[in-house]
Amino acid sequence: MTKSEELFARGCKVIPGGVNSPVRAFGSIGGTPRMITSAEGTHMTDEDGNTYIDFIGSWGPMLLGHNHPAVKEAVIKACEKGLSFGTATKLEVEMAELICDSIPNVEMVRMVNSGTEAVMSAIRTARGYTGRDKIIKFMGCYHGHSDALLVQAGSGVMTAGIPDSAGVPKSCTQDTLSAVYNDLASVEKLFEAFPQEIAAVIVEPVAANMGVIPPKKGFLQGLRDLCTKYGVILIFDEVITGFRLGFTGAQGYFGVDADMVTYGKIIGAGMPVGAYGGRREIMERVAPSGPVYQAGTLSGNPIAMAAGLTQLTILKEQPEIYKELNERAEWFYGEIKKLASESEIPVTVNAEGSLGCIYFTGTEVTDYETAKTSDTAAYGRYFHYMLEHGIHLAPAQFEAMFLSAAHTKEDLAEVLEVMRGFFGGKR
Ligand code: HOZ
Repeated sequence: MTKSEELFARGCKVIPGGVNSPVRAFGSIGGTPRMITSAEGTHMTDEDGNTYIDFIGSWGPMLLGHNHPAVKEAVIKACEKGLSFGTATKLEVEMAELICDSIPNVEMVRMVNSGTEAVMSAIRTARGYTGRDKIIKFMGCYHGHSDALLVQAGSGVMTAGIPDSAGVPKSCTQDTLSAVYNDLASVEKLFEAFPQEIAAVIVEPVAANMGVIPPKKGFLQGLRDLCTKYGVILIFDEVITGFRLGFTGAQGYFGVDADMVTYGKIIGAGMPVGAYGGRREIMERVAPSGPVYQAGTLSGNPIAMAAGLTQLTILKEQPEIYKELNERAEWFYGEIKKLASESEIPVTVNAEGSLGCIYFTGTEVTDYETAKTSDTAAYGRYFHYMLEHGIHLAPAQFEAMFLSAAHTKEDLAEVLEVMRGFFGGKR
């Protein structure tokens, strides 16, 4: 028995499924999660001393690679001053200024502790601002695990086949309407049915919790136009795309304006953070300025702020990081597409910026239904082949592959060589 297996067996006795977040459990692909002890740059090491080139990157925030020296130093320095105060700090103000100075349509921002909390609070704010109750989300998009958003959701619930989750009262989801990603007509129909009742449309600008599905040309702008026409708040859930596609996230990358934006872990460079922000008149509805209540003792935690501010400052000051990362990613995913096209295994490769996904289907993947055509058992075989060869991918089909600025062309060439072994049938 390996140390990872031993620890997982112990964990299973005291933690549901042995993990603190479902997709980590290897449930859909079989096998035992590797218990990670440390990570540096692009590599993670497990309890048995195996190292892996990592493409999870803590699900996105490790854009500069693991344990970046400047981020680490900032955290250590902050720790020396105290771990949590539960009071206002300079770091929070600096973080808010950095975001509001840089991100289009974000004039005020509130820190929270996770993407789930950010989305939940943004929805409440949009409802408080508009005085309307209904929201539109897209099938297969995942916006965290708050009750109202667990409706035909992506990520772990899609993998587990429980997109609506037990334990969510009908009353919590009765105002959540579902539309089809990349299908404006499905959104328009809902607007026509409920012209005065919809508070917000929330969308992952690049859907990255049903694999990776880029928006079709005109889809995001179409949402913008519909929201403007019906007086509805357009929320970009940028938990994955924010500060990743580029410093200004999907708004800058696609040139489409949102009314509100939500962020997650990337704001804290991997520390537990989330944030929601938007136009001043909307955000001023949030307590104590306004009547929409939302609070949190650990919100704006000084260690998390120090880590996040350091990473975001580096990214802001060195825009070439994005240029190089996106160029390298384009080359890498392009090479994977070539491999896939030469393979006998039916494969569809989707990518946008540094995000990518390999689906085991011959069908073009543009939405929830087409994503579900992927042969998840084949993904499991592919995952384990890569893991055996020292490459740690997301342990579930419907998650993204995260490239970081630390992945060198040499790392990626090594990965492609291993992939060639799999797709070329040399296994
Ligand atoms: N739902 C997350 C990815 N979309 C996974 C979270 C985790 O397991 O840490």
